[in-house]
Amino acid sequence: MSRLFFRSSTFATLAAASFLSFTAHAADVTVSDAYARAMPTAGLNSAAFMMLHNNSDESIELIGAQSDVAKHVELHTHTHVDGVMQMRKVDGITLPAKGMAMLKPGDNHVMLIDLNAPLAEGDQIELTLKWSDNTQQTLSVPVKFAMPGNMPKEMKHEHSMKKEAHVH
Ligand SMILES: [Cu+2]
Repeated sequence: MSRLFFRSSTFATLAAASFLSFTAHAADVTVSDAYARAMPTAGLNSAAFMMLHNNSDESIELIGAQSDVAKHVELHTHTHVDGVMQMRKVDGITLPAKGMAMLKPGDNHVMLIDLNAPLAEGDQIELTLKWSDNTQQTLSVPVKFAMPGNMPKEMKHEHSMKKEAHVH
């Protein structure tokens, strides 16, 4: 139930010199219930999930993510193709004005591809979110065992997808 609150002004203070103009509310996003799925083996894939609330009057788009724990980090969604759930990369995940986006198993997620080390429950990983207004936020995200109820489907899905979907 950790609740992480970020305002774009925090980042603006750090990087004020980099930005000539700054939209005060564009990255006014609340991140809550973030977690990454535990994965016992390096070289496999994991994913991070969270709730994103946009508190501003403008829409904003999550356009990427980055983390040192994996070789590649991508934004993904799930689609049904001929009755089979498949993951695919997306360019962005939009949060409407005063709206939200839920990153959850079987839906939008941050894909952690080719882990550099196992992710053990209780670990904290750093995950940076990149936004369409050129701001970014670095979160400290706890590693948790897969949520009850989602685990069997997700585990099976992960195994069936990991080779063909993420070759670069
Ligand atoms: Cu994925």
